[in-house]
Amino acid sequence: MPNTVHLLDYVAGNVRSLVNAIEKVGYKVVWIKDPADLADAERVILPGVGHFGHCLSSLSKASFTEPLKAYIASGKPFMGICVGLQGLFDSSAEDPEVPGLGIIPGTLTKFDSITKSVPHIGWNSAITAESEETQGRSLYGLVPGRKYYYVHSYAVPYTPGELESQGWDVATGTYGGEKFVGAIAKGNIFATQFHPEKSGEAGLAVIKAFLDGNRLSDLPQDSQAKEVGDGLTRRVIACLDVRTNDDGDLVVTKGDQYDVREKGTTSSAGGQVRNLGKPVDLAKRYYESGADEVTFLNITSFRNCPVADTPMLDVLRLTSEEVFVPLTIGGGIRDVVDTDGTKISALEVATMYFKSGADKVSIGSDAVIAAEEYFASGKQLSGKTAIETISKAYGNQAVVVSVDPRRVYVASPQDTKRHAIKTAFPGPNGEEYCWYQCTIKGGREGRDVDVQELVTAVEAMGCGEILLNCIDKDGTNSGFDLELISEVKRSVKIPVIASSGAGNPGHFLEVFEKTTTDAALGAGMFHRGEYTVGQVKDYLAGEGLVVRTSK
Ligand code: 1PR
Repeated sequence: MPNTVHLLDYVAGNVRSLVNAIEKVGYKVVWIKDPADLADAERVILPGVGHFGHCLSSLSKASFTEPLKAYIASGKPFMGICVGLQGLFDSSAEDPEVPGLGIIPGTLTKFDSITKSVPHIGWNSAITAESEETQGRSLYGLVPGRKYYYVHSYAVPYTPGELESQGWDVATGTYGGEKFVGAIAKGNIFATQFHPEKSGEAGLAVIKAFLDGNRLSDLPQDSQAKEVGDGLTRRVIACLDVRTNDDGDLVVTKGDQYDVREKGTTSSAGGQVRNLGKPVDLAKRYYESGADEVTFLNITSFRNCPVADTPMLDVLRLTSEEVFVPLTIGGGIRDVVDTDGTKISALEVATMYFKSGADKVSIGSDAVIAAEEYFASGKQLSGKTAIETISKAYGNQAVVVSVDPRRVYVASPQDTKRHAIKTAFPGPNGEEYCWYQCTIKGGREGRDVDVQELVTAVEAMGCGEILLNCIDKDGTNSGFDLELISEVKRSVKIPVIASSGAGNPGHFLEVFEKTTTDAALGAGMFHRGEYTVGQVKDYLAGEGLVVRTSK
């Protein structure tokens, strides 16, 4: 079959995005269900997420290892993605006892987390080291000035000339001074550490080049590497709070300090839910404008749990067919009981979202409850929380915890058992200290847990990233809460997304310059059309920050 590609789905993986990307560039996916199917394949892609050891042992348990090696040795096109690249090497420090396929010499090591966040999440380069053959040309559609989406903690350190001396072409990225293998190719083999299916137009071009058998081509116009020093970009994320309005339509809304109803209109219960547009349309608009990720938060999920038919699944399905950057979905990720009484675990809820095209799930209320239990048990991990079960199955990078903190002012740190900070913005009675109280149910219920406790607990449970909202700042257009962000960055190694309060491009510059946040998120200013994502990124680029400007 000329336009088909065989895909090996051997672990619980969120491969929907990859299927969508392959279809987008005009190919059809055939699933390899049995090792014997490899014999009929003309092109094979091996995706992989999560742990090296888990992926490699799953391959081996399902008797794929030898047939896969035989397929690769046959000379037919083979592409590995993420752990699919890692598995080609000899071994990984992540699981030293599990051997890799040993096709490429080398061992993966963990990124050093002393000076930077780990996992490495975001857009980085894949710049081909020049060989006689690749000089001035594009290897499988890779372009030096373009950025690709990576998410991993382990990487193959790059030593100039080492792999090249054995005939491999290598493209590298640089993270916090560490140069690593971003993509590698030789003969029929091509593998990327980044996710081309989540790398916008730049990534689609890579998938297409592989599927078309286009190993080397002319470099396009935008081929200059613009980076200085570190290749990781500052991420700009667009967030859509989604809920059903009073007419029963699913709309994008936006609150002021979490109140999403218009002021001073209609009924005594408050005004209409603000309607700022349709979720799929807005997500597409933000993707086209250069958003590095799109996040959907189903903000009324705590009231009911219509699991099987949730319209959010359709929103994700439709969005993931057109939007090729990471999609996060939050709201209602917890153990639930469906309307017919069936119990559904958080892992099953997350699986439905992953199957519909989500790349990450974001957990809010349930994470606070889990953190309370973690401290009550003397910091014992139960293994049963949503964070633990989902990160075990899909990898830490797939689990975001969304935090909804609110300031509680105190005159002195001794006035509270929680972690208080000195603030430059005193409270209503001149209090010079505050602590950040975590809330659940969309800010409706405050709990006796502070933000520092919450983020350290969820990091221990296996959360891969923090989405840090701030109720005091939400919808105010007054800029991010820099004190809160610095407090959280001091407490964890995992990446942090600053959220709440963005009102103009200068606020993004401020949060990137004055804190070490890994990403910044905006909502209202984009929905109301005050600024586009593209304008924010152009502004940041003009101020000398590394951002992804290619699509
Ligand atoms: O608790 O796991 O079911 O998750 C519910 C999710 O819904 C949480 O992530 C929670 O943050 C979110 N949520 C619940 N109620 C609201 C609300 O607004 N009434 N929205 C809500 C949270 C905050 C951000 C917002 C930023 C940026 N909204 O998502 O996008 O503050 O806004 P801005 O740039 O306009 O200032 P669970």
